[in-house]
Amino acid sequence: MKRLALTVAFAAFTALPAVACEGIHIHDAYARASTAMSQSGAAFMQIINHGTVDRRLIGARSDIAERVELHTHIEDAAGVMRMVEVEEGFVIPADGEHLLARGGDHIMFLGLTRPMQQGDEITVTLIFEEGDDMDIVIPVDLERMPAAHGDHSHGQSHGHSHGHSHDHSHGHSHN
Ligand SMILES: [Cu+2]
Repeated sequence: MKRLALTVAFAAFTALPAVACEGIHIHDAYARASTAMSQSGAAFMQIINHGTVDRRLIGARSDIAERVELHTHIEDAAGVMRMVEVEEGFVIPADGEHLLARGGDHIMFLGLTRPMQQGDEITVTLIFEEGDDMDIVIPVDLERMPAAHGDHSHGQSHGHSHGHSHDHSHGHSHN
């Protein structure tokens, strides 16, 4: 009987999707659109990799939009900032982080299926190259101001290195 119980416990343990989002944590995520009439919106967050291998975010899905793309801003020849799709995705280095922020890398929602309203929550699935997906629920925050330049990346990584509370969104594997 004892052996049977152990076997069952082991099976239950290995069935957990523990390997799937291992080490990836999302901090401080929010989504916004310019206005309630906007046809597109974006999401920003700090993606932290507590694991020992680099991870790559290669896409995202959400029912909030017809298309979801990974974008960044580049300055074109005329000196104008433009958004472009980043086909290769974003690397989150082992024991490091990647910041999705206003004016930089972001998740772009194109063709909103409903207006983004203050206080709404949207579900976004992050797709990692390693084949595991991670669902996160993020608030729509139309009032948040862009972080002050210079303040921002320093403040965020500093804050994080001094204790990371576990109250942020955790992912759930689909499998
Ligand atoms: Cu964009």
